Amino acid sequence: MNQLQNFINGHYVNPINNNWIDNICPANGQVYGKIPNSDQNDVQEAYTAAANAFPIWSKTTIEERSKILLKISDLLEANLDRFAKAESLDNGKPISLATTVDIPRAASNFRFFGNAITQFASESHESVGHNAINYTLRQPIGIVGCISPWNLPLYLFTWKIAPALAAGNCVVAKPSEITPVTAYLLGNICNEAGLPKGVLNIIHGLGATTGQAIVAYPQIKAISFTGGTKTGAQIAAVAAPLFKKLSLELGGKNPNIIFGDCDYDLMLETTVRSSFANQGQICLCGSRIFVEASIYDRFKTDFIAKVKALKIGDPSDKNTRIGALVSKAHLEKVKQYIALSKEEQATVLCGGNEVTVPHLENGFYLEPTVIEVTTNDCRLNQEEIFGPVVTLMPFKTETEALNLANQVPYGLSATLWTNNLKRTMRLSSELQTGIVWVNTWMMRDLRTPFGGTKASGVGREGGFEALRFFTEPKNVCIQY
Ligand code: TXE
Repeated sequence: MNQLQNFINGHYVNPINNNWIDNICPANGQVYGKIPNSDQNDVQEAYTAAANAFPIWSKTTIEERSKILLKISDLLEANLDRFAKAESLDNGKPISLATTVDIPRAASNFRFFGNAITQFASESHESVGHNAINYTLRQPIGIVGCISPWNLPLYLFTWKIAPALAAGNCVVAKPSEITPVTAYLLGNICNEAGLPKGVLNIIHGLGATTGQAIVAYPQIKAISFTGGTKTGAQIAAVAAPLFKKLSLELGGKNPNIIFGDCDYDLMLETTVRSSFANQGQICLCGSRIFVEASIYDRFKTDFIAKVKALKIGDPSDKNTRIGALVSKAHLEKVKQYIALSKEEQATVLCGGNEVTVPHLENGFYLEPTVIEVTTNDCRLNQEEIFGPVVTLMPFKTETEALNLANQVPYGLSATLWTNNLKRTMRLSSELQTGIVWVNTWMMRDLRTPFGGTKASGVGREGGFEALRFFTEPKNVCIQY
């Protein structure tokens, strides 16, 4: 059995209270490890280590910081198979996805921010007529907290840590207690890359205890969080009176709007992916599919045929396309939504049932599910399900499609399938989301601002936005 430890001041240590939580393998439902159930005393240790490291790390040259981050990236790539296997086992995601997306992206996060920091600059303003010049210093904040979820474990963990470190901060970070393993493994990689002790501290435990202790720690001056919208609200309530800087990346209920003039085959392939990649457990998945009435029946038939052909099974099998959901509790939550179909006059067109995988009978498997809804104004279309479930609904006009897309509490991303340029321009401007993909999905350029509007969050990550978040601007005004 794997017994994970906290990574504090460059060393792996047990939690002070010697409390442990089970780590469960989603593929077979078995306990296969223990993780620390850390409390505020461990957070205190992590903070102290970070605070001791800060004076040196914040003054380390950009070149040196960059070199260390690039080295971490190289080492992650060199350990791709080991990390991908660990991620797939811990999360239930297909090994093919962990190998081609999760771990390569974690490596890219370090490479990207290792390079970005060498190009990061600040403004100066000449006050003409006053013989004065203002310039802006962008200084590291100090000790920052990074809290990440279970759906893309190392990918999102490093998406926060890499810019925080690049900007010269020291970090107290907590991965999700449901998927802690790759974050645990990262400690050794950081040591090997020469990251000074205490610059990054990784502690494990429950959100309500460990996570809460990080958010409430008065000297941790910024919190970058990705997770559920309710949790985001709780974090904001604790952090705001302490005047912390906050970046919140929360849930989504993203529209996928399909017009009759699109490139049909590309749209169909991509829509299968945008619906069910990672068992639908990506905040960017297009979970509400709106299809122009002229192609609705054709799409329905073709889409269902493709969805039924998706191979569900053992995440460690490289041919598996749909692995296990992350936990029993999450599986039950998703099933409750499917059960809502009856009350909401919706029709399950395919899927909806649990799946028993041979030799993995207690795993958390669910068929990819397509539900036809009769209104956008139902819980199935308004609440984040975050599983392998999408809804279908036809529309007649562009205005109707836009209204359906926007009438939802969330505002993370939208996907648009059309070859009409004017329509693309109109809708891209009117959609109330932080991201609009046109004729593609989840094509990521790490320089772009990433994040949502409405209940999908506050602030933007990515590119220089992340470096701005993790620095404190200071205006210096000199008269001469
Ligand atoms: O995530 P939580 P949960 C959505 C999805 C899912 C729902 C709940 O709809 O069904 O959220 O998922 C830590 N103070 N998303 O409950 O709780 C927690 O330990 C500080 C969308 O599993 O938000 C973990 O490290 N930290 C999402 C992290 O927050 C706290 C991805 C996320 O867990 C805390 C995941 C607290 N009070 C779920 N409570 C996305 N946007 O991609 C929890 N945590």
